[in-house]
Amino acid sequence: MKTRITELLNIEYPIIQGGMAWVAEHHLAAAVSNAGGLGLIGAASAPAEVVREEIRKCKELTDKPFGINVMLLNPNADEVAQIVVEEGIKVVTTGAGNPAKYMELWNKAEVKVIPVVASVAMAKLMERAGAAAVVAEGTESGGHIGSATTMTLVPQVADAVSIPVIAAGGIGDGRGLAAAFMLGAEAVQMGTRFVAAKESIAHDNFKQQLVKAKDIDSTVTGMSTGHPVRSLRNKMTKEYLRLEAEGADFMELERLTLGSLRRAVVEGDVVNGTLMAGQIAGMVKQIQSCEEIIQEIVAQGKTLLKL
Ligand code: TUI
Repeated sequence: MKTRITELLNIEYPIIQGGMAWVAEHHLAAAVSNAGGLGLIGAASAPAEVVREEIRKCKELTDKPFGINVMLLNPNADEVAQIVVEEGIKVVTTGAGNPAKYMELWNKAEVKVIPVVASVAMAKLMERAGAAAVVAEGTESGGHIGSATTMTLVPQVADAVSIPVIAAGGIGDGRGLAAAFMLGAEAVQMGTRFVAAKESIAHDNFKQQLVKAKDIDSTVTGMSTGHPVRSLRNKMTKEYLRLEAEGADFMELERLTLGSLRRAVVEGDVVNGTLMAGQIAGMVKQIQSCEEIIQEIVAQGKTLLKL
């Protein structure tokens, strides 16, 4: 399964772990990298020094390449961008915005920049700005999402840019991997399946909700705020959607969700927490190690692709 992405990132399998806030810390990133994929530490809204510590701990657990996801709504993003360079990280993915202002810094330091995009326009802009590849993320994904589906976005992005494309959103097994390749992708990024991994620090209550989830158990909140977020349906999403329908203002909605992802991931509050997850939650059947997840997906993908 050699592609331009496995070559670019120096990894064995074309599987990248999403940079999920609170979940994508050093244990998970190291486990994915040790299993032959690319693990990522999600900087999310963490202070920059916490990110530095995470990087150092990850280096103790793996000598394989791993990357950092910089969430661009993070008020500490400038400092995180600098720490990536100082710590010698060679791959960065970005989310929830345009990373143009960091491109020069990162490219000078030979950091490969892989922005996550939700449109063809943003993919083209990123290629011109010096991105090494793009992740085309469909609306099936968990967390903050765009509106195009993976099935429609990936081939349109693949046609529009010359740099390699990584597909994300709705990919949870080897069929998804094979389908992504058929659409023109050269790797996949997966989040939800890794939230439920043995090495993931997500609370067991969260993992069990994923195992229990069915096909239509995710919902999207925040359409009215311009920051739509997909998560598993629960009391929190019901309350949020009720307030949104009543025309609640942004601050009221913010108050409701403040700290809610941490409540879900760290405290295991599956009632009042935000269980960010993609539409493949219904395909999560058991808790497996990252090695088992990757081996299963690669074996199934190879058979389907007749490799
Ligand atoms: O970033 C993600 N997923 C995320 S970030 C996150 S933290 C958060 N929580 C609540 C509200 C907002 C953020 C949870 N999940 N995925 C990558 C992604 N990036 N999806 C869509 C985009 C995106 C959106 C707009 C990329 C670029 C973009 O550009 C807008 C512009 O023109 O600046």
